[in-house]
Amino acid sequence: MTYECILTETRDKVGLITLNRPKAMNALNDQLMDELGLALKAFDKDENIHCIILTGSEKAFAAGADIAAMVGYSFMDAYKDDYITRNWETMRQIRKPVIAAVAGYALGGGCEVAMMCDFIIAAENAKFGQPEIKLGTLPGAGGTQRLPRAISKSKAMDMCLTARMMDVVEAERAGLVSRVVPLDKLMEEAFAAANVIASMSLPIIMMAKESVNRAYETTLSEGIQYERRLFQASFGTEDQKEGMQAFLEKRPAVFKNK
Ligand code: CO8
Repeated sequence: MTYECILTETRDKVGLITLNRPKAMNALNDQLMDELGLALKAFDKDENIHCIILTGSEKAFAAGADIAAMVGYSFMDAYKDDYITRNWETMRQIRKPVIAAVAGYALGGGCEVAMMCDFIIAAENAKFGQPEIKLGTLPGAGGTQRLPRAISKSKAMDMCLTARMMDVVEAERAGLVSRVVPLDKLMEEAFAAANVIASMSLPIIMMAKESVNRAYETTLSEGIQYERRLFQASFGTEDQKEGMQAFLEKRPAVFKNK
């Protein structure tokens, strides 16, 4: 598959997707979002891939949805034909882990896409923001919902209402990102994390992701029950036998992904 707005490659069991509209700070237009969805689904289906990394450039992960493309939309364009929103939810269907490796600007839809990923590793120059209010609109791809869950209502309100950007020190302190690294170490760190994940049993990786995500959607007692069922289900896999046996025999586990 050839793409125009993204680049893809695989390294061992890791699939890398790079947003690639350098002249527009990786602004997320319809074509890019279509291509991102296709690439994510292709990696999700590929049995050899255990983990996906999504990144941008050193200047911008993505500076938001494409303002030039949106400026003339009417409510009917946006609502009836679903132009803007129809291809923004594919990430939610992806069952393998997706790590966002963020350098530079992650603004508006860019911040929202980063938050749709399972965790964010940020370079020291990363900046996060929801500046839509300056454009006379508001976040439309989950920013008002995921930010309060990620960093508290107070900080989410601050970002959505004032449009101020958050640097990595604040973003890490607030819990938006899981790791901060020097810019020149960003991809090394993202691949190191992805390779660790990829060395685990694929079905168990998927169960762990599913279970953590459940915490967003349900009550604590239902979530705990959900987790318990998946934990019990893990005992139906060969990889649980192998993992525990390998520990007892003091050797590395060799998972068969079943
Ligand atoms: N859309 C289109 N073009 C963009 C965007 C964007 N979001 N961001 C930057 N560009 C373009 C600029 O127009 C410029 O193009 P040109 O060279 O042709 O003039 C080029 O990228 C370089 O940008 P700048 O010259 O502005 O570079 P600076 O280094 O001076 O500034 C910034 C970088 C701070 C990132 C600045 O470009 C900026 O503020 N960009 C806009 C950020 C923004 O407002 N983002 C929110 C967009 S709205 C949104 O994301 C809604 C999401 C809803 C999703 C809904 C779907 C479900």
